[in-house]
Amino acid sequence: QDKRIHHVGLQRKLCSAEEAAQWIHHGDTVGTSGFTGSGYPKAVPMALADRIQQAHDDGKPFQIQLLTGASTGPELDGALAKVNGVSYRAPFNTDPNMRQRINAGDTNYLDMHLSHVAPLFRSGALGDMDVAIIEVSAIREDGTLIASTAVGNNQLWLDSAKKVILEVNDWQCRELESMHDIWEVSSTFPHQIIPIVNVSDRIGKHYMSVDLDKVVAVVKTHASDRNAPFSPSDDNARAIAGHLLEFFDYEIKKGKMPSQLLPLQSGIGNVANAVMEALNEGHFENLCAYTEVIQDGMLTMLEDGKMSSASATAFSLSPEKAKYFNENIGIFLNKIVLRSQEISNHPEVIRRIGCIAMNGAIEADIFGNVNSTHIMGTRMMNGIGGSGDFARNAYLSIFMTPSLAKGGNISSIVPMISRVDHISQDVQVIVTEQGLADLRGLSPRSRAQVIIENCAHPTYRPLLKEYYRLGLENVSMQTPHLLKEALSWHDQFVATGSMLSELK
Ligand code: 0RQ
Repeated sequence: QDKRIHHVGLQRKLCSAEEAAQWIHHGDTVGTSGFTGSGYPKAVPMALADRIQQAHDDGKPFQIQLLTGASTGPELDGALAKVNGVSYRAPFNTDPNMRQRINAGDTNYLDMHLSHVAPLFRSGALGDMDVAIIEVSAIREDGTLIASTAVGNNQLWLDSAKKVILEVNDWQCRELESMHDIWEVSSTFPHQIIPIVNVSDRIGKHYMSVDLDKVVAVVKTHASDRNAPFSPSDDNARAIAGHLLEFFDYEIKKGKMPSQLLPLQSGIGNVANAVMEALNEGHFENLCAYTEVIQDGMLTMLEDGKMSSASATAFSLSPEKAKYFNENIGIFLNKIVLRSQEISNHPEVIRRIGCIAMNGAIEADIFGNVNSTHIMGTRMMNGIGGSGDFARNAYLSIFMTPSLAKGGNISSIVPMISRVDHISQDVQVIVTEQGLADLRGLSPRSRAQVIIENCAHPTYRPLLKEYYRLGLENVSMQTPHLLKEALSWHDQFVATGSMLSELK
């Protein structure tokens, strides 16, 4: 009896990753599990990459269209990108090789809100799904499935795909089962009300289901998630966290927020993780999180009792923390709920429970618009991920960035952003290591003054002040931009490698 595969019929489908990959053909739309580097299939995609390489060596075309939950890892996005095996990719990526394909135009990339993937797929706009490859931690006796470290769009892909390949990964904890909460939005309108009122409310099942006749292959693996290491918080990250905590204290003092704050959503990256670390060291108690990803900092807070419960769709841990989590999962069992990404990021729930959304920005402009996706307006970084789902619907929408990038050659506060992901109406607070700008209730002109004064680096502050002064003098209007100069800082950087030289 296999320890992880308890269904006899599915045991008979056991095969190698190479055999399983034979079910995937050129032109297929493939949906996989995986969200922020966790819970993605690892063996079949690599075998598929070999198959694609072989076809290309033989002069034959072979590319797939790839839909996931969010970002995966080197064995999936990385391996397929290396062989130029993906013609279309959605909805989020952080893999450097895939990023290169996207920016080279080899892969058409649809960067979209993560809560929108399921409804858009149901609408038919993303086509039919040929094959789903889903990592599970176990198959139960009745053929139902236990997800691993990411729930993402798994159930939707299982329901929709014509063929299903399962990767049973025994590196993943078997006990993950009791964290999952699988509840699907109906495919017809009006949708049901999603009955989540508190972060830890469970509304669905512990397991996923699949039509067993569609399962064409089951592959066993023993492989860790991507588990990217975190760099330790630097001074900037700690300063940003400090400003934020001070702001929370002020809001509590005014009686605008309860002392345990409101459910936290925290984006990806080192700054977000530093904020969690600072909250853990601070005086706040009984915190909770309604978010999409659980990073190291949040796990520590759950363990230390600073945070009582967290709802997400996936983990994104460092190797050490992942190992620790696997060995000590008992500590976390009643504290974490993992939901489908349509639910973890659903506007209805985010608005009802009143989240505090904290996301990273690449740049912000003096009027409070935010770019989270494109470098110099053209080169895709990762994607919008779930930041838009939360920013628009949260009680409080916060964006964080160091005020400088690339050794000071870039100001993250610019006259006009080179790409708009979050319009000013969705951006309530901007924080850099310099300070915090509370933009709520402010007109564009007032926003500009606060952002330049509180958030811009002193090197660029006078230049921004001058831009704004000239705008007021020469253009005025509701939003006083100098159209010819609005993007000249970016232009200057692209031409010379610094926003500064000409401006100085
Ligand atoms: O480049 O890697 O070449 O050094 O951008 O910047 O400072 O390491 O910031 O890790 O916090 O990421 C917005 C990308 C910030 C992230 C973003 C360069 C900088 C570096 C990364 P290098 P940092 P972070 C929850 C919510 C969208 C998705 C999201 C993100 C690189 O937060 O992907 O929020 N957000 N999801 O040098 C040019 C600037 C720059 C710049 C930084 N102004 N101009 N380059 N960089 N600022 C999770 C999910 O949705 C799944």
